Order: sequence, then structure tokens, then C-alpha cells
Amino acid sequence: MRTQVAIVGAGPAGLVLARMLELQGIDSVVLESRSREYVEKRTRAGILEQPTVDVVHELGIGDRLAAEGMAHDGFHLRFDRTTHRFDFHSLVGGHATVYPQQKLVADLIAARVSSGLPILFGAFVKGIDTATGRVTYERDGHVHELDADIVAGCDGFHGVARTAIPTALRRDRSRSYPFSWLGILANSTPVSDEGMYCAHENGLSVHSMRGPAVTRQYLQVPEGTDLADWPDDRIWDELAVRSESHDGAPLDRGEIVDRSLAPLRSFVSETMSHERLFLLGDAAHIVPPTGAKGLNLAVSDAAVLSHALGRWFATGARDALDAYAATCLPRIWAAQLFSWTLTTTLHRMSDDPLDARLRFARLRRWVESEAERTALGEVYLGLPFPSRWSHRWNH
Ligand code: RFL
Ligand code: PHB
Repeated sequence: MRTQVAIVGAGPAGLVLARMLELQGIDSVVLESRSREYVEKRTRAGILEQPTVDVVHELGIGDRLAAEGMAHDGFHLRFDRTTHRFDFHSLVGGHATVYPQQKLVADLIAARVSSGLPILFGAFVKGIDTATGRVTYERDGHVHELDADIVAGCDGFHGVARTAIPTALRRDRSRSYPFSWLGILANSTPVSDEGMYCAHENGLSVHSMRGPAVTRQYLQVPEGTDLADWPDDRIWDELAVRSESHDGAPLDRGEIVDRSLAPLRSFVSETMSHERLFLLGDAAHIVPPTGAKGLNLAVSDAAVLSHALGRWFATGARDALDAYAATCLPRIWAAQLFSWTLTTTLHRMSDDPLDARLRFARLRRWVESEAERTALGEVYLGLPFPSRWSHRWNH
């Protein structure tokens, strides 16, 4: 088999890139190790920036998002039992939209299937030859090869693509945090009409939603936590303690239908390409989930690469391809800084009282200062994408 672009991974990065290439008339094959059902059900991100929403509409797959997405102006912050509303919309314009990642993934897969374009599920990529563009994968117990001009590594943090870059050329910047997020999906009423971060001395709790009667909530827990130690009552009790206030409604408890643990990490592979291989999304970088940037960065990487590929295939000019990492990295680092700032301010970082004083001093500055909130809001609602790539796929 031969194609112009082999796309490894059918998460947001791979599927958005595939759609952008389709609209430019560039061939691609998507290889995904999991089943279609699995990737369409995996509970993950939920907050889309304004530029991400704009891209979804430009790609012609935004009907369900328009009907079901919930536009939010900002978020609530609760500490010292008091709630503060950060209305970023009135400060910087635009909205954040709550729309589950797996719905976006399902919308993109449906569009690809209805265009009759190749997407292979159960295709586990084992090797990438970065010099020739040959991808080796296993499917139904057989080994296959796919030859491509370009390989897009969109296979997430634990994928194989990044490891195809020789270690000596890798420039990885990495930090782990000593805590994880215990996340639940529950049939219960959201505690506020927009997302809410609660900074409590026991640690962070996050109250988000997926609909009027479905909540997505997170608790900061120590690394190495075992889910078996967190029966439903313990989760609800701790969420209630951390979100206690004198000015808000009490927490609604309900049936917990999904639970998971996610470690927190800041990671950037600054070498984002090598020979014919390009890394996108979580394959190239991970942000801690505080601030909800991960999926959005995957979409901006896809926009930059699709523009560069369009130019290369149409004219043979390599300049935009060669500048891929340099074009993406400033926006990636801006999101890293934002996620790190939110992470270190909202979590209990240590037992050291100095840490706590600094965190609460920063929280108070955010509440007191409109300039501080404006700066936060610019990044939360979405910095502009790196280059004037948009509309390219509409011509
Ligand atoms: P994905 O979504 O991990 O997709 C990678 C795909 O590659 C497949 N794969 C392979 N396929 C073939 N061969 C192989 N060898 C393969 N190895 C892997 C996988 O099966 C998978 O389908 O990466 P992508 O596309 O880069 O997308 C990144 C986002 O998924 C991620 O950044 C977000 O989910 C992060 N994130 C959030 N991002 C936001 O923008 N807003 C949020 O509100 C938000 N909340 C979150 C989050 C991530 C979380 N966890 C679970 C880490 C909340 C949490 C708790
Ligand atoms: C979510 O709704 O899943 C969510 C909200 C806020 C975050 C991360 C995830 O910071």
C-alpha cells in the first residue's frame, strides 16, 4: 500500500489532520490500534477553545457541536469557602465550549467514513522508518507495510512514533508532579453553571460537566493512589469537603458511571520532526490537565502541519515543513506556562507553609486584578493559531 501521508493514531490530532488533508485533496491512510467503538467511548477532555471550535466549523463537521456544545464565558474559582466568577468573555471575547472529546472523535470518524477514505482500526503500528516513510503495522495477526511520503505520528504520549527519532537527536523537557487526578463521570446536577476549580487545603477539586444532568469531576490525589481505596462515598465526601462554601449550592451526589486516574506531567519533545516523520499532539507534548489545553494543542499542531504539507505537495517548497517545530513551539510553551501556573497555584504542592502563602497570594491577585484575569483569559479562551493557515482547505 502507498499513500501521501500515513497517519498513526485516530485521536483528535490524527483525525483533524486527516480531515484537513482531505479538504486539500491530499491522500492519507489512518492507522489506529484500537477499535472504532473504543475510541468513540474513551472519556477524556471536554473543553474546547474558541479557535478549536472555529476550526471544527471550517472543517464542515460542526453540526452536532453547534447543537450540543455548551458555550461558557469563563470559570469559577473557589477558595476560603468563597466563590469568584472569572468572566473571560467580557474581558477578551470568545467562549470556551464544553463538548466531550469522544464526540468530536466520533464526528471526525463519521465524516471520514462517509467520504469513503481509509481508516483502519485494530492496526497496531510497530515500526516507522523515518528515512523511507515505511510504516510497519500488525492487523488481524498479519504484518503489513504502508509506504508514505510523510508519516504523521499522532499516537499519543505512549505511542511508538516519538521513539523512532534517534535518542541523540531528541530534546525532551519533562517534569512529573507528585499527584494524579482521580476523575469521575456521574449522573448528577452540576454544582455551578460553568466549570469550577476549588483550591482547598486538602488539595484541588474540579467540577465540570457534560450536560445538565451529567458531571465530570476531579480530585487531586497522591501519586500511586489505588482506585480500590476510593469507594463512591469517599469520592463524594472529599468532593464535598473541598467544594464547601458559604455562597454556593451543596454538591449533588449521583451514580458514578466512569472513574479513572491520570498522572500529571509537563512534557515537550522539542524535536518534533525527523526526516519524513512529524509528531503532533500528545505524541509531542503533554500538559497537566489543569487549564484543559491538551486537545486544543493537538488541533493547532494539525493546522500548522496541514498548511506546510499543502504547500510542499503543491509547490515542492519545504520551508514551512522545515519550520514546523519552530512554528508550533511558542504556542505549545505558552500553553505549558499557563497549565503549569494553574497547576502550581491550584494544587496543594507540599506541606511547606511558604508554598501555601504564595499560592493564596496569587489567587487573591487573580481576584483583585482585572489585568491578571485578562492575561489568564487570553490563554484560557485560546491564543491565535501560529500562522495564517486557515481557509487553506476551503479553496
Ligand atoms: P490521543 O487522543 O491519545 O490519540 C492517540 C491515538 O493513537 C492510538 N495509538 C496507536 N495507533 C496505532 N499504533 C500504535 N502503536 C498506537 N499507539 C497509540 C491510540 O489508541 C489513540 O487513539 O492523542 P492526540 O490525538 O494527540 O490527542 C490528545 C488529547 O487526547 C489529550 O491532549 C487530551 O485528552 C488532554 N486532556 C484535555 N485536553 C483539552 O484540551 N481539554 C480538556 O478538558 C482536557 N481534559 C485531558 C483532560 C486528558 C486527561 N487525561 C486522561 C490524561 C482530562 C484528562 C483526565
Ligand atoms: C473537563 O471538563 O474534563 C475538564 C475541565 C477542566 C480541566 C480539565 C478537564 O482543567
